[in-house]
Amino acid sequence: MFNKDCIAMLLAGGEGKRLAPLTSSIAKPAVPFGGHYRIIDFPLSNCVNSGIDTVGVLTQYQADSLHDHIGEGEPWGIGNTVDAGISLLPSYHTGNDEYLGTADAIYKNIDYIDKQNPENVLILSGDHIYHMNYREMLDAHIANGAAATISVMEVPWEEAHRFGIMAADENLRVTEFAEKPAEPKSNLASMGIYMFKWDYLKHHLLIDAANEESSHDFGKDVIPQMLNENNPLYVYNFDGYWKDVGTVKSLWDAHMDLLHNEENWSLQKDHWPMFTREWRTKPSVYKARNSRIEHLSSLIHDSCAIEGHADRSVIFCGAEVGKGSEVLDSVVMPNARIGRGVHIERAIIGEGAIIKDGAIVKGTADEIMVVGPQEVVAAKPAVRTQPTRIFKEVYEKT
Ligand code: ADQ
Ligand code: ADP
Repeated sequence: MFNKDCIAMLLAGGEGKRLAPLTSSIAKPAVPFGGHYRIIDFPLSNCVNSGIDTVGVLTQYQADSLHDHIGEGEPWGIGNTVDAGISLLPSYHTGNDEYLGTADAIYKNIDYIDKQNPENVLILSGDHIYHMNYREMLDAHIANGAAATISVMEVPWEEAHRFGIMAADENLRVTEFAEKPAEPKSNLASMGIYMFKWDYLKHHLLIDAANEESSHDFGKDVIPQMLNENNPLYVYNFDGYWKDVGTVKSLWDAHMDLLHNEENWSLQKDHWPMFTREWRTKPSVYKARNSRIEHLSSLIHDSCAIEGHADRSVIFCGAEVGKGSEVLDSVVMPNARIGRGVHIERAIIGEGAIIKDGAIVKGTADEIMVVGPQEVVAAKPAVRTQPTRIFKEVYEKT
């Protein structure tokens, strides 16, 4: 039997409806991010950099997209050996057809965790962009003698209702918790990153599984239940950059944050390498010829072919921008092909989408326009304002 101080379980099975149409054929954690990564690369790289060598990845919705990306875990250098590595734990492998909620997903993998025999289990989400040393959280958890430790940070007040909201005393012990309250009493948010003593968590998962009223979710059911029992729950204050990118606006915002160097946030940190499986892109033949790229304010991947103009934008690997086209305040995902004389503004262009010559794709001050992966947008109707599906029907008929 192994004996480990900490293993990680990464929840990656949510549907991600609010990121549609970017999640129409891939899971939310597989959505591209930051030039040539996918969202799940963030928690996985954090594990590697924190010296956590055993990670279970719980998949459900569009599981293949994550299985293809993770494969045997080679890009993360903790490939499957007998006693460590990244293990894919799809819901269909547990003998039960689905993971009902986040706590149910862990409950259905109790055998996997028991086999690793860990002291502590770290629960992670697959939709967060951040660099975090989980060892520091583990150290605080052990020093406090905590049964559970929850990472927290202050979020803007207007977003507080999207999160689990907490209060803690001067010793950092949790005193209150409310999952997504309509009227938040504070802006101290749970990051959905939990460190549990394994025997303690297992005990509570068994109680929760037997409760027919429960939705089997950490935020809605398990954490409130633990707090009711007056167990030693602590907060861990995180002070770096962190963003939940579960909505189109937050995904776009997180890309703009890369350009503005918010809080010294950058993906090129020597002491915190990012690991990923490289994309298949075709080699570019006319790279950046005649192009006008505002380098200072854009992030352009090396393999792009840009003949037009890009400003305040993130352009991913293998993307092409034709002559006379403008890309402003936008995100262009891998292998997207933007023709000539196209205007793109406040938009996210999905992987492999094709924007034909002369088309305009433009969001508004409140709404970011999204073109789905592999979608084709033509110049007619000239300005795209309809939701994706309606537009497709209009286009296909003309
Ligand atoms: P949410 O972000 O709403 O709130 P949710 O999206 O339900 O949490 O799930 C978190 C992670 O679990 C996601 O990565 C998702 O893909 C995955 N997941 C969801 N359902 C799953 C299932 N059935 N099987 C496997 N994986 C699943 C949570 C907390 C809040 C906290 C925020 C911070 O509940 O208290 O504030 O995270 O982002
Ligand atoms: P979004 O909120 O954008 O739709 P999430 O990934 O946050 O995306 O999922 C929302 C909720 O739906 C989660 O609480 C999760 O428990 C539930 N959920 C998502 N996909 C499934 C699924 N395939 N089976 C069961 N529950 C799911």
